[in-house]
Amino acid sequence: MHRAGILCRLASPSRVAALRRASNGNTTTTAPVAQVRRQSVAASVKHEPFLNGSSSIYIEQMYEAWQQDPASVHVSWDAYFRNVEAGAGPGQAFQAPPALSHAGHAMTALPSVATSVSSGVDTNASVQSISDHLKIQLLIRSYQTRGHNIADLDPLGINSADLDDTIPPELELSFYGLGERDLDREFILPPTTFISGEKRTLTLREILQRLKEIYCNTTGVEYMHLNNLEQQDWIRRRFEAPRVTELSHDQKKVLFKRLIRSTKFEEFLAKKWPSEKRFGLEGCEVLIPAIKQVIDSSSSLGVDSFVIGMPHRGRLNVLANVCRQPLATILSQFSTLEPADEGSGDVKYHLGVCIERLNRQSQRNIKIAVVANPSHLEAVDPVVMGKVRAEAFYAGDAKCDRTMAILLHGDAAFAGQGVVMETFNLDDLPSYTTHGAIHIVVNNQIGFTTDPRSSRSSPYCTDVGRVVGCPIFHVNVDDPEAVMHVCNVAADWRKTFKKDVIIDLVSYRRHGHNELDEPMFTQPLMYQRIKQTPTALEKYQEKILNEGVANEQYVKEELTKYGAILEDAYENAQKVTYVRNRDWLDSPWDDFFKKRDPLKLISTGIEEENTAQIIQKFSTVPSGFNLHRGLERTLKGRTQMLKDNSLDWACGEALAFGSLLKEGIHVRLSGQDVERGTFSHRHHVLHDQKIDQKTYNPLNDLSEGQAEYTVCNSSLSEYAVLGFELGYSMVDPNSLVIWEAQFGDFANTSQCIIDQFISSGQSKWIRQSGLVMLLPHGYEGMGPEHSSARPERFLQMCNEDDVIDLDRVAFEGTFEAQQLHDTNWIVANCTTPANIFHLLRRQVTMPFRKPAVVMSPKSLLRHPLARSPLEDFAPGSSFKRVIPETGPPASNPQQVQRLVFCTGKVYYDLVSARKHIKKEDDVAIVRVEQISPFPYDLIQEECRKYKGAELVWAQEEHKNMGAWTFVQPRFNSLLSVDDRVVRYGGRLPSSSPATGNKYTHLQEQKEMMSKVFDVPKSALEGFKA
Ligand SMILES: Cc1ncc(C[n+]2csc(CCOP(=O)(O)OP(=O)(O)O)c2C)c(N)n1
Ligand SMILES: [Mg+2]
Repeated sequence: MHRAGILCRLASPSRVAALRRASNGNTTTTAPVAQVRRQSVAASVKHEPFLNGSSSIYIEQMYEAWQQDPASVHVSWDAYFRNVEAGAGPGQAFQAPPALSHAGHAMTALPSVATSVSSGVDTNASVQSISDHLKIQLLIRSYQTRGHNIADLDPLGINSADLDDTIPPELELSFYGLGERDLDREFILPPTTFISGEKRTLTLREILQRLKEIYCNTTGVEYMHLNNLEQQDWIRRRFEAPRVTELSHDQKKVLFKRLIRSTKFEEFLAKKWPSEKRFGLEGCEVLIPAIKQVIDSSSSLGVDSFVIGMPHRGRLNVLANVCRQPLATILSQFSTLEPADEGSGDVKYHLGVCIERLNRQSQRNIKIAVVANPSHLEAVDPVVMGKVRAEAFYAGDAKCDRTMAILLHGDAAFAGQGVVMETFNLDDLPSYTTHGAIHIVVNNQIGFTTDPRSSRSSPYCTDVGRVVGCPIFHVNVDDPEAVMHVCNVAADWRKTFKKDVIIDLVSYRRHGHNELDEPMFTQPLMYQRIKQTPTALEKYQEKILNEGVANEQYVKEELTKYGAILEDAYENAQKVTYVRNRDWLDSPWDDFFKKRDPLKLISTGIEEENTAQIIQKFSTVPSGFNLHRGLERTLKGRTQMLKDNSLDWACGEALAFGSLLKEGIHVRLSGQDVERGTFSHRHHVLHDQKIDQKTYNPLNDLSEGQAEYTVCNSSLSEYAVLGFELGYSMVDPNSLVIWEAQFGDFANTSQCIIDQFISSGQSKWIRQSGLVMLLPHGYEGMGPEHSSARPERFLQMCNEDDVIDLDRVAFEGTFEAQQLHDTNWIVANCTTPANIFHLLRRQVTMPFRKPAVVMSPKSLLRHPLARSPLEDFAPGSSFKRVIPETGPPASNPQQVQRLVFCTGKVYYDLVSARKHIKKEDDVAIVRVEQISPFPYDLIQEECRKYKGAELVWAQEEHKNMGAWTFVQPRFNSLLSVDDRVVRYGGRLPSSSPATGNKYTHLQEQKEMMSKVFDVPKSALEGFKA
């Protein structure tokens, strides 16, 4: 709720009056409610002789508690608040508390409220009592706020987890003028603590002892930054209540067994493969019991699908002991085996899995997926979030009650990588929220060779979570029971508040960055200490033996049992003769592939009535909807285009989405300002001009039973949002997921998602995705940063060979499908509304999934020639990889002097220039709409049609950019048999993508045309593209 709303709710009329009087004694004040609330009790407090302004927050909290239940506060405060509400001014409201003995002061009995107002202020003794009471509150609050700063978090006992060795003064008794002499005095506790359990008073000694036990032991609880009293109280209850962290004997045994698995798994790998990198978990073995506890608890609370994103550290252990990927399959990854299926594969500590099994603790079936990830730390975070969101969407799990993300982080990466913040920032956005993830940081207090003091400027590595109001639990891994407690609280927190939470496992790294690294080079003292430090398992074993939870016999049996499991698996792994990349899929789509003919492409056209109905809907709003005047014209224009049989880009796009939605295909379009469209062409969400928040989305109102259309303006992030949409696209192949960049070049801030996931994901992890990237591109004089989507980069990353062997390749039949099947992605630059319509629909009708990178238009959105007739959308029609010349040169190809190939918007500039120089009969212009896979077959057809023509590749991009370097070798490979070559016509090479000077831009355009058409620049006088 909006903050002002909350203020109004809290401030009842009587309260407002009381607060006003309390603040200045003036009943006629007209200050707004919010202002009154702010000044209110705090201001009143300022005027009291015994208090000061900084106490205001306590008084306000107490006041709120008192309003709910007057008995919940100390009687002196009860009297005080009664008096304030009864009209007492500052200095008059305070009354002495009843006979609570304070250091020898005999207290006078509390007079009734009525008499107190008239009889005025009481004695010095009473003032002292209130003052002491307040000091205790401050002390308790200080521990709640800063106790974690001095908690015993480092298992090595060397560092402070917050990089600060000082003790905050407010945690010392002397700060409050208290000392030894006060330790046995009894104090009533404020309502903002639960340390006393059922009791209402404790001695100062007991209070301190409890606070230290709770806040300064092996758990540091950071939660006072949460701007929500209910949430603060919720956490207080779960840490402050006496004995709340204790485990039963059975729970301790489960924990012990899990520690055995985690520890012995790493030991086993180290023994069998001493010279292999595995990024072991040693030093933070408790991670495995921790994840399992989070899963157990969350599963009992209703979650049945967990999506895990994690880096290298401990990954094999997670796959083995959390996911229960068969051990033999994991161990076989250590052998040098031939792959049995497609894909180039990836190293073993990057692979994903998806496993379904029974959770023994909750007795419920659960699914656990670990998402495959690249080496690039934290890049997988948004991908996981998108996958969770999509899973929940398809399962109808609107609040993610059954689906949840667990994200694992390293301390250095968590603090250092910006995508962490970008991903957190998606947390509460309506179309992106996953209703809370549980983050677990393997905080081994080092990043490769770098100390925390050199790798972050914030006290904790987890401080980024404070931005979104995450509670943060720092815990010393040498206290595995404390770890289990915070895991339970984290699961419960997520279930209750549907918000993120962070568990910071303060640990160490027993070996070097990997097992072959020497850590003594750079951290000699730390590693001397580590060598002397027993494992958490050894320590815990001793503890449960001492406590009598288990005996020697039990310990021995459990150790032997797991040892035998490992040895068995090792033997079985020797029998494995090949690796199957398929075993490591995080999002299997088995059903999808079974039903498809792998090389069949179908028509993507739709019936004319369907087109008409969608455009009709796209042009109207329900009656009573107050549409913007300008948009009335736009919508009318759409109806008119239908009548004129000439549809524009917005219609083409809407027809693709609308027709798919009606076929039951979910469409999601996400990116900055996509609802309206950066260039205002789209208007998919219409806003009522008179009623706040009332919107209408015509494409969600097409027909009964249609699929849902999600169009959502994203946060201003490319990295996280593109990653999110990629994750979203991984869940259901029968969907169209699109990310649109504001301008194409902004995609470079998400380069990691493009390079590491989209272009190479299928090859590394045999994972397919039909994600579409719309990247506005085109040279329109807008300057270096808004002109180029850098098509050259996407083209350079295509896996297609730039040489074609014409003796071996047949162009008929399945050539087009085979090319699409083999490519890592499609790069296209469409020039007509019908072609973008078909391209988008083809993404879903293809028998496999490929990402599509589309150079999308800007000015073309409204270009009068960039229109398509209805028949271009009709049944039988489909995507045109190449659009041939249809004008006069096509009917007289022998006469044509020059055949110009181009791609994208420059086509319209070329047409205009050709007209200007009156070469409409002599020059044919062909559009290459799909640049990759390169349409060898159709290009050959065009070249052979215009036998005598000079061949030119025309582009508006500079020579070292655009498609030239991609198309040139391909053309030449095709043309060599006919003894022809292709010539370049375009801008010279440049370091900057485009000029920022409009004049220079126009000059460059002319120069380009003069080269393409081989005419002097003077022939282009007056030409404007
Ligand atoms: C984006 C990125 N930059 C750099 C690296 C190289 N690198 C691999 S691990 C590592 C240290 C990571 O430290 P931390 O996050 O604390 O994890 P730890 O290895 O300590 O578990 C670095 C710098 C990387 N993998 N990804
Ligand atoms: Mg680290």
